[in-house]
Amino acid sequence: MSIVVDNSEILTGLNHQFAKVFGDTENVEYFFSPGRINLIGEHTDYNGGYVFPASITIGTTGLARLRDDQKVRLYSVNFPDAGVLEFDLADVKDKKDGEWINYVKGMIVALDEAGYSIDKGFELLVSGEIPTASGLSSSASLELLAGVVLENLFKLDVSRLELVKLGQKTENEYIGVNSGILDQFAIGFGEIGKAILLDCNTLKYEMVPAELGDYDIVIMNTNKPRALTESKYNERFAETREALKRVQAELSIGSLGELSNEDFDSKAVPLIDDETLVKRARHAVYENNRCKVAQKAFVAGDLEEFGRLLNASHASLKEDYEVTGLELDTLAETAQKQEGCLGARMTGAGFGGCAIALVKHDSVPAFEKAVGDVYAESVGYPASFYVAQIGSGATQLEV
Ligand code: GAF
Repeated sequence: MSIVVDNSEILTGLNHQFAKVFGDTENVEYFFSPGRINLIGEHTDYNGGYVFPASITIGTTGLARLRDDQKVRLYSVNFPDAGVLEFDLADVKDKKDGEWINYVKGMIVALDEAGYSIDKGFELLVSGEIPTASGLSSSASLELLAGVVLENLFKLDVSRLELVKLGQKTENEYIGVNSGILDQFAIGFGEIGKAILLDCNTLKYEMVPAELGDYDIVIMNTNKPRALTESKYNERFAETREALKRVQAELSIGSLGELSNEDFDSKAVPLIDDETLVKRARHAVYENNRCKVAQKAFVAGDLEEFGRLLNASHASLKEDYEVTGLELDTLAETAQKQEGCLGARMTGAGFGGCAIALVKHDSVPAFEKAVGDVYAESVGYPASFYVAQIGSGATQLEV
């Protein structure tokens, strides 16, 4: 199944909804913020390593306009029963756990603390297409949507990199997840048809044309109900920080991303002296180095080598980082065995969510059927499949 977002059709429907909820559509402006896949380089961003993501055409659409008072009024078509959620700008720091509007509030706070003036209320209708808990980054999509809405409504002179960093700050400080910059960067800097090779240490990046010839990237959603992703994520963050602490002084490094595989094995392992921490750090180091090799294979058009590296990445996330589980393993490992599939791995934080596979275009229908059957049989409920289209980053829409 191929998903292409036709904005004009979606926007007509959303216009009607906006008028129904907020009275009319006068002065409304339109925005879109994508989700992302990460091709390879997982759990490397907060360890000072490389990531290789791409923004996808599935994302979050927003319709917004300024108000004359201090009220912020927000409505999500995904949660119609919640109705309009309203707060006064003065109360923006009052966070109620679990509410989707926290991502918007967090961005207002982050922009305000960075010295940007958000001095009026506004109305925002949001429509999200990214399946919840899918690991395709619905939260960063919403953060960057709020970012471009505020940037444009308040005519803020904010650079894209700063907006991306404020998105990460929102996630770290307002929401409380110690995530790296992968998601916000991919969503902020994404371009149609291109992947991004980003060095998370220096934030230097390169746009890489995603020329896949006869191959498609198939997104496979486990549809696993929300797992304890956030606490487990923070646990992995703490474990790799602890591993770094044990080797940092002796090896004179600022992050695990600075180590070669050889130096890790010979010099770091003896210093870490804890089996779990060694495994976590080994994943961070090896995955980072794998990401560099994978990008070269990708650019050289060696998709077979790229596919092998996807498989190795999944194995490392399963054995060393332990962030996969039955659902992701069933999808990735079944995919890896199918004819026409060059490689497969989980994408994103893990613990549920999605895996991706590089599959020959003509083989996609048979691939989806075969993997889907094995998955439903092993897990007890169906997976979903989409062919990824690489779309633009967060933006105001021309209508
Ligand atoms: C999540 C985080 F938000 C990212 O920063 C990244 O660490 C990813 O998990 C794992 O690679 O998406």
